[in-house]
Amino acid sequence: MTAANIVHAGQLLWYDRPATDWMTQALPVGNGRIGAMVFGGIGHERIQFNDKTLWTGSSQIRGSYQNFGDVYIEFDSVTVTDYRRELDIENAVARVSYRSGGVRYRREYLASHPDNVIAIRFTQSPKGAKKGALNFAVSLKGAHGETTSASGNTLSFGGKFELLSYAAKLSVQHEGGTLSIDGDRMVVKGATAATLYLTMGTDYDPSQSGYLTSGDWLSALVTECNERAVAKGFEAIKKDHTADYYSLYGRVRLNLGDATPNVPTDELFRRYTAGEYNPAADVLYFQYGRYLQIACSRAGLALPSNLQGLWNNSNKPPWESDIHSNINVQMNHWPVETTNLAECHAPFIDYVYNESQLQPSWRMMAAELECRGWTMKTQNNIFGYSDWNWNRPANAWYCMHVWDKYLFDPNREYLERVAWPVMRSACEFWLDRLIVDEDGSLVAPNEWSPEHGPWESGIAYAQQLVWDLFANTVEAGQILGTDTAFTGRLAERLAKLDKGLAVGKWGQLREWKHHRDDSTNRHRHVSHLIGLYPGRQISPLLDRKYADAARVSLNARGDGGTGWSRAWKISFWARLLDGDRAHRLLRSAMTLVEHGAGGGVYANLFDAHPPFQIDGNFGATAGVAEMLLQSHLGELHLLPALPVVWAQGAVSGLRARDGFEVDMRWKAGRLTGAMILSTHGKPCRIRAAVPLAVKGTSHVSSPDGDGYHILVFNTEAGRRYAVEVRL
Ligand code: FUC
Repeated sequence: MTAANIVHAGQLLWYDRPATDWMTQALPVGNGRIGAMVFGGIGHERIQFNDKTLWTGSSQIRGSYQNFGDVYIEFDSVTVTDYRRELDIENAVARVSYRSGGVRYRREYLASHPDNVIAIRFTQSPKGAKKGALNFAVSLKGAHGETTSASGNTLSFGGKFELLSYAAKLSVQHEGGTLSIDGDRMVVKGATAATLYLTMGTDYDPSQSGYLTSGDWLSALVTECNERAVAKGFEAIKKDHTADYYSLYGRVRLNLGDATPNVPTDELFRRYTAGEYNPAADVLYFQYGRYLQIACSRAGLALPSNLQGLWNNSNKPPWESDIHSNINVQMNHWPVETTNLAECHAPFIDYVYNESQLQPSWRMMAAELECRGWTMKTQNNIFGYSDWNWNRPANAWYCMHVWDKYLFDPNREYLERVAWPVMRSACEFWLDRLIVDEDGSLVAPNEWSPEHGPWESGIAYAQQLVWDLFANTVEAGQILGTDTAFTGRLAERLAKLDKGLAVGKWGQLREWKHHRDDSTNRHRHVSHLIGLYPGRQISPLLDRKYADAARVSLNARGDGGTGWSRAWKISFWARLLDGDRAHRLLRSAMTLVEHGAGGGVYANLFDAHPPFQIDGNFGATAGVAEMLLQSHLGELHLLPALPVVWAQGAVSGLRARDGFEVDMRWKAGRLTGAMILSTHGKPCRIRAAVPLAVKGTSHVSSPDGDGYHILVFNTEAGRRYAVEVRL
């Protein structure tokens, strides 16, 4: 049976009324490049749409991510019963259904990656119950006052900003009844079914950080894509779409026991927030992050998801909905490797490669500081323009992703062709930039701990990131063995580097080397713990002193903060091996909030910074994965931070570094068995709280004296190993 034939019942967001608010209620669909927000209105339907590349600005002008436009549909049904609006995240289809005048009306909405189209289908049943029950008028409105032209059964518009040109086209296929044009609207009367196909594009070319000279080809391309979709038809598009989507989404399953109560999702989260805990909400939120990831970040387009993924209804979105380098774009990609969505990492990796190796602007910024290599500031548009404060260590943070991609899928060709030049040139920047501090160590001068406090040398954020970059690059150099002089020199510098780890007066991990840390500081950024997560420098398994100091710092900062700040803290506590505290943060990240209120989630489960910012969604999904499996210390740590409330459960398909895929089940808070797939034939070292053995072999674990059991065995690529618990 192919994935397309399976109806994957399970994960759904659903509501008993239409959305009236874009940010908090409408539901997102997306194909990695284009997407839409569906309102599900009864008399007035609105489908707001985006293309991730639709930006004003240029390499000289900041510009901003733009709204593309809306499809409005006026229906004649007004009095309805039995209304339901849902987003099926197992199949990536949004649906609306209701009854009116004895007829059941259904709508389906999807954004197809294989066919690059947003397709919307209206049907009624039973077929012919009331012949010709579908009456509606469609209009297409650009978000920049464009004139829409109608011709035949299509509506289209286009335009041009400073640099980019864009075009959109909507066609309406009706079954039965009539279609006529009324001004700039298309009017369908007496149809039994109808399909809308929406295609769009811009002439952005990420490999050029700019655009391809526009001409008629853009609207021709959008038209061609539209015609291909019409010829293929909705059912075939849906079948391919579901199969394509499920080939990624279906890799990870998480079961935490309780069934989802049969209440709308907003009600589920209202109860959850009020203290009526249900692990099904945790699972839904975890998988929703994976849904959103697939919907806004797919291989093929070298542009990472922005502050809102790709969903944006404004021409002046907060922070321009840009590529923000001091936490946000990184967090957007935190769950991709661990939750088995490596393809969703590709846009960010390709972007870093293009911008650092092919395009001039990041290298020009390094040159401005009289350094080789590349670096950037905090706010970045899609054309390489970078401004606001310097965020020089972001180059190291980006390289952490480039290196992690290799660790999860150790492929020499990638290491040599992509990772090495990117990492090596980032190292060159720091080799030129570092200075010798009073204590003789190498420090980054004049750095900032985002986004507060003084600028000074040797701050933890910069030191830990540069340490991570140098340590990883030395490892990469040793694996490749092709650039031994450089690798040797880097190793020497690494040995002299201030690691950014120091315990301060009140037991905290110091954020500033020279300036005093304030124990009442509740700032949302916790940048001095970057070596705890996503880095690998601080762990109770490595050195309790720094792990304890990190705990003191985290307690002082508190559990509050913006959406992304709460999400980050889930992973911090997971790395400190405190499952209950990590779960407390997950619950805080999942607090249902209204428009304008504090951090948490909205009814549509978009993360509330506030306002909507998608990083918190991804940070939380990454945090859940980190509670179940960790692999940053050269071993697979099974169930490292299981909270009491997840006493029983099962997960499959999580990825670990060195090329492993892990299934686990547990009961009464203890692992009961695991299955490890080795994808690269690397040796496997497992840590768990229970004694283990590899089934059918003589490999058994030994206690490490600290309450853990360590199991070590060699693997062959492509083989699965059943790991049993020996109590
Ligand atoms: C960083 C954060 C803010 C916000 C912005 C987009 O600057 O400090 O909280 O997330 O990015």
